[in-house]
Amino acid sequence: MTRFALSSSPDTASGRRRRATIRATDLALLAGVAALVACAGPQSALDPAGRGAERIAELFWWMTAGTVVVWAAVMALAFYVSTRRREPGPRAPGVLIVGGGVVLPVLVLTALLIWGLALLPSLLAGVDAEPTLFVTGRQFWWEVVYRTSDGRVVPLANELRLPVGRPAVLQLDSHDVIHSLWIPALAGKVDMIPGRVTRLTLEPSRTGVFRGLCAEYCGLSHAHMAFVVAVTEEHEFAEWLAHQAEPASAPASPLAARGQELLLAHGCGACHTIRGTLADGDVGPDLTHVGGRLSIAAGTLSSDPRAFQRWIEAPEQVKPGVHMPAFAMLPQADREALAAYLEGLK
Ligand code: HEC
Ligand SMILES: [Cu+2]
Repeated sequence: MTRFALSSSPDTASGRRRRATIRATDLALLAGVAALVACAGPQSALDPAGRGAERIAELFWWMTAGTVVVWAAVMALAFYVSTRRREPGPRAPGVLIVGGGVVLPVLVLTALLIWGLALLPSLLAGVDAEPTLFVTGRQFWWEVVYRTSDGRVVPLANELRLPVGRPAVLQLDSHDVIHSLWIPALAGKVDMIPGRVTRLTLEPSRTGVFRGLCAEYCGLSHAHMAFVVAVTEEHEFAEWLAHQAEPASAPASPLAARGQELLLAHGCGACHTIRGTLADGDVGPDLTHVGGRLSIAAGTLSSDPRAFQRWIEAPEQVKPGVHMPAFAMLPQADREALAAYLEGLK
């Protein structure tokens, strides 16, 4: 409609001006839409998919609305003052300073503070949840352990799966420096402090794949310390957990079998555990089901064979400062075999 009207406007100075202003509003509209679209997605606190994030988003919108009201009031006042003719009376400045500078901020900020503080207990409160999750931050990855009430202990890494619609309590700590676990779409962030256990309750309200990240600068590859959170239906979650508890599957091809031999021969097992094999290290992530993860290297690479090869050849290029040596000295064929084995560990 607007476009149609545009082309019919006469080519006079005022017509040109009109076209220019409409173009500016079009642009503003486009920018607005783009900005709003950017609010959605797997890592957005403004597109909440969990109870904690919903309440935080609510607080955010109220604060935004408050800011807009205060801004509009100040602008209206400025306009009024600059356009009126009469001189202000001697008491006007005092009223303005006490009213606008003391009473108003105290009322607004106290209300927001009370609201914000009242939110906290519900976000951090421990509930009796099953299973219990322990997440340990390490430079630059996440060690994850699920414990179930029937005594199963399931170690994994760099990925969380949660059932939709019920709370899960995460117990957080750190192995080295302070990290912070943040899944913007699900809840607020909580620090992971060496020697101290902090808690975070997650209660996803819809299924989906979300992205979590480290929110406390923790060293060179801090920006590459992310993870995937998959929220699924209860039965899918139970199946997944039961599968994760099993030992690694045997190599399915001669190439993968050679990969397993190489893995054990080159000392990968000193740092990594693959349950059901002789590899039982605990410096790096548990690799028992690494091929079934949605990403590797803490949300940095996909989990296809080429990504595994790239990682084994030059982890330092993917993640500066990484605590895994490069295996570039191995022949290409050996790296392919290793990748085939790892990718098959579904
Ligand atoms: C000195 C200890 C060490 C050795 C030896 C080692 N790694 Fe690692 N590895 C690590 C650490 C630490 C990480 C985590 C890196 C990160 O994401 O910050 C890692 C990450 C990985 C990952 C990604 C896992 C995930 O969950 O994302 C794979 C795959 C891997 N290593 C394979 C290997 C293979 C194959 C070998 C042997 C050829 C090997 N590693 C040898 C320490 C080691
Ligand atoms: Cu970190």
